[in-house]
Amino acid sequence: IIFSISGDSHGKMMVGTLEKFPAGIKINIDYINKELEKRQMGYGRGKRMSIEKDSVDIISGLWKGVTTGAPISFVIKNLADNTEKEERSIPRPGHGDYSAFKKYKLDNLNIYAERNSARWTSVITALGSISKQFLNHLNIDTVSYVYSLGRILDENNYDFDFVKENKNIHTGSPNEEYSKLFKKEIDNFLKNSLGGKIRVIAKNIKPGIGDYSNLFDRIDSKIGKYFFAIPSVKGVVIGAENFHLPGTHYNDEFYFENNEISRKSNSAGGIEAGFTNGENIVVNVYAKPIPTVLEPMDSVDLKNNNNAKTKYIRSDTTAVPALSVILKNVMNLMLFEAIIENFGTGNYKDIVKRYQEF
Ligand code: EPS
Repeated sequence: IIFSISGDSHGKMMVGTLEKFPAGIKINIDYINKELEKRQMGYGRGKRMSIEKDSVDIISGLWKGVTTGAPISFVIKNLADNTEKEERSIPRPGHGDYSAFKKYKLDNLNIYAERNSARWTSVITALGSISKQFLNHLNIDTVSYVYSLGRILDENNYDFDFVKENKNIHTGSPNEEYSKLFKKEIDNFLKNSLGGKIRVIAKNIKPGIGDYSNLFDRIDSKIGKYFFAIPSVKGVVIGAENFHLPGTHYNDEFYFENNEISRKSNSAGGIEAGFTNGENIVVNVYAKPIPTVLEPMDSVDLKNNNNAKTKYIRSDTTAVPALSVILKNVMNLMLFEAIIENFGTGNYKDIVKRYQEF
């Protein structure tokens, strides 16, 4: 693992560190901050997002704005006030309250929400936005979009450039019509919460990255490790969801034309046998609804084992549009790790040369 994340949701600040980053790259801080802003802007976010104005303060690993090869550390300030909240002993179903209490045995359930909060996804967004600045030198690009929110499902398959040009940052849909439908669905469930599905696509990746020697170096294994680490993610599907087809229709057949080996389809989502295969990497991510809801839910007071209702705590209706920004950056971070493992560390020009010669 080439990164670390710390910071409590309502503490002073969030902290991120990225190791093994190549030397010699001028870091564009505005780009990182724009990604952080997009993560905050999703339709259906709660009041907390009007308090926070996320931006990175890089505290190590740069010399006059250029990376040195040393770990890059940064902080993102929390602006939400940190005044003592009323203690909580009624666990919210779906949240980490109950299980964390069983393990850590500290009475106030607010304590666990500090790490279980999705606040740290601001850090992973910044880590991915730094990683992207190395991927740019390899011409690797990534996009993501929301294709399902609540009961609405957009069955279109959008191509990479269309998503890149048309991205609606409020809903994460590249389609105006679906964007409106998603907003309407969120408006229908303001006292509740909604999950959804996000597609992440990466392009221009050479075939043969990853490995099958060690099973956890497989790119699909890495995708699982990275994408399942994000709160709410309950399913990760690589490639087209057409598993009902027989093999002759599912397999991506080869053909040779214009001095190039190409494929007739991309069911495999760019990955075969744990390696990239040169096609776009396509990952579909399923996210459950946020556990915190305005409607009271049945629970038990852990102080006295009396049946009790949960009390409302400020939250978002949906984090699916935010997840779209987060998961694109998770893809950036995952690809960065895979490439560094395959092509080594050092000055970025040497790494780019090794990659291009491969
Ligand atoms: C979250 C609850 C809300 C969200 C938070 C995640 O925060 P609060 O408890 O302060 O109202 O807004 O997300 C963020 C702070 C963020 O930056 O994404 C939770 O319980 O997970």
